[in-house]
Formats: sequence, structure tokens, C-alpha cells
Amino acid sequence: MTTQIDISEFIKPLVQKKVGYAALIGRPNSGKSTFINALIDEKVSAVSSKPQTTQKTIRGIYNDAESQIIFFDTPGIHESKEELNIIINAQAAVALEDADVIVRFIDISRQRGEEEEKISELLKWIKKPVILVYSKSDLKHATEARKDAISISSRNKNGFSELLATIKKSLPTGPLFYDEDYYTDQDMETRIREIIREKIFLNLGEELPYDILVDVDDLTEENGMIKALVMLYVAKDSQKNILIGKQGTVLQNIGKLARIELEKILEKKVYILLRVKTMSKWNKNPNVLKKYFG
Ligand SMILES: Nc1nc2c(ncn2[C@@H]2O[C@H](COP(=O)(O)OP(=O)(O)OP(=O)(O)O)[C@@H](O)[C@H]2O)c(=O)[nH]1
Ligand SMILES: [Mg+2]
Repeated sequence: MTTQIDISEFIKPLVQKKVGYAALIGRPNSGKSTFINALIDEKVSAVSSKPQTTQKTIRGIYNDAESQIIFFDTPGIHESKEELNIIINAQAAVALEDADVIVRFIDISRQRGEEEEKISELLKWIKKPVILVYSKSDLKHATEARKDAISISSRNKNGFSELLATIKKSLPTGPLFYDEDYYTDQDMETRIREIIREKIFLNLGEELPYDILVDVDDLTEENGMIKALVMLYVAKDSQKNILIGKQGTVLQNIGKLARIELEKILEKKVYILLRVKTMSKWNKNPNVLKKYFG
């Protein structure tokens, strides 16, 4: 009698590819999160037209025949002395330390802002290869195109293969860090929080989204259904009514859009209960900031 041996299990540790970390950095709104989502073809990171949508570094994992690239989608670097923003900038700086290669996004659809100076300053201290990317090339014909930059458009997926090939040149060869089925290392709680944050950004005016802290208080899974009790903390009482909206319409809409998207992502039924509460000046409270962003 012959015994069948599955040799793939033995070969797995020997698979060697270009494997490593690439940190995306750029001013807020330059299209970093949109790029990750478009490249991986999954919603990994929240996107909105407002700056500083990303608050914590998110990992998106890209696999192909010759490489595994773990992208750090960092929060946009910007000028501000607010406590929360300082922490957000620090998140991006830490990701740079961990990366093999840095991909710097410059949004060619806008005038260069002061933030670019700040980013250049930060990168001076980090002795790592930096790839310059001009993002949103569909919006403005690459008038600014230079030889040292790669133009990309996440809207029509242009420039991706050139960018990937350039990143791979800076990566070491080695065994895979993640199973190839994974496209993110975020747990379910984080994914729920991020999608709800995105819907908050989409549904509310300019300032308020930054004052809302999303916290998944309770998460259970029963008979294939995910149930999440999610607290939305506002920084002052007067913000409660705006978030809830007339007869609860704004809050309901946020919950509904988040549920629809999460059901698609998680391929399960999802039930979300949103509760609104005031946590006075949470965004200035060092303990709260440490707990949620530390
Ligand atoms: N036309 C066009 N719009 C884009 C492209 N990439 C991103 N955008 C838009 O730019 C806005 C900001 O995109 P994000 O991906 O959230 O930008 P970000 O750099 O992650 O921003 P922060 O998280 O705030 O740092 C959104 O409205 C996107 O739809 C692109 O290639 N073309
Ligand atoms: Mg982002």
C-alpha cells in the first residue's frame, strides 16, 4: 500500500519571494488609503474626501507570484498642535521606522502645502529608500511629471505595475510573513470601527467627525450573525443631536451604510447597535488618547 504525502506542506517554508514592508506616507487626502484598497481589491482602509480619515496605521497585504508586500497605510502628516493630531503624526513616523521602503505620495491635483515641508524634514532622518509617487494622475495631466517620480491613478489603476516593480527592488528575499489568503491583519473589531468611522466622515459636516470616538463595546457571533454594540463618543453635549439627526435619521443612515458594507466584507449577517454618549473633551484627555491611539 502506498501512502500519499502532500509535499506542499514541506515546500511551504522554503518559498522565497521578495517580502517586506512598504510605508505609504503623504499629506492628508493624498490618496494613500484609496491606493491600498484599489491595489488589494478589498476595502482595507477607510476613505473620504476629508483630510485625516486614517487615524491609525492600517496594514494591507499584497501578494503576487514573486512578492508579498505589507503596506502600512499611515495617517496623513499635517501641521497641528492639537494633542490628537500629534499622536496621529507619531503613528505615521513609527511606521517609517518599521518599513523597508517608503512610498511618498504627492497629490498633483492640489498645490503643494506646508505639510510637504514637514514630510521632507521627517524623511531626512530616516535612511531608507524613498519612492516618489504622484497620485491622482487622472485629475491633472502629469504636468509636474519628473523622471524621479511614478505617476499613479487609483481611480483607473494606472501606474500600479511600475510602482510595484520599483518597490520590489528594495525588498529582501525571504520566506512569507503571512499566509497568502490574508489581505489585512486587522481583527474584526478594527474593521467594524474603521467602516463606521468612514460612514461618519461621509455623513457629517467638516469638523464633527474628528470629535467622534468609535469604540466597539461588545462583539459576539451567534448562528453566523455578528452583533456589535458600538459606542460613539462625542467631545461635547451639543454634538449629540447633530450626530443623531432629526428623528435619528443621520445615525440610522450611518448604521445602515456600515452594515451593508460590513456584510459584504465579512460575508456574514451583521447587526450593529449604535449608542451615542458624551465623553467630555476626550480628544484632549491623555488617558483616553493613550488607550485608543497609544
Ligand atoms: N480622482 C481621483 N481621486 C482620488 C484618487 N485617489 C484618491 N482619490 C480621492 O481623494 C480623497 C482622499 O483619499 P484617501 O484615500 O482617503 O486619502 P488619504 O491619503 O488616505 O487621506 P488621510 O487618511 O486623510 O491621510 C478621496 O475623496 C478619494 O476618492 C485617484 O487616483 N483619483
Ligand atoms: Mg487614509
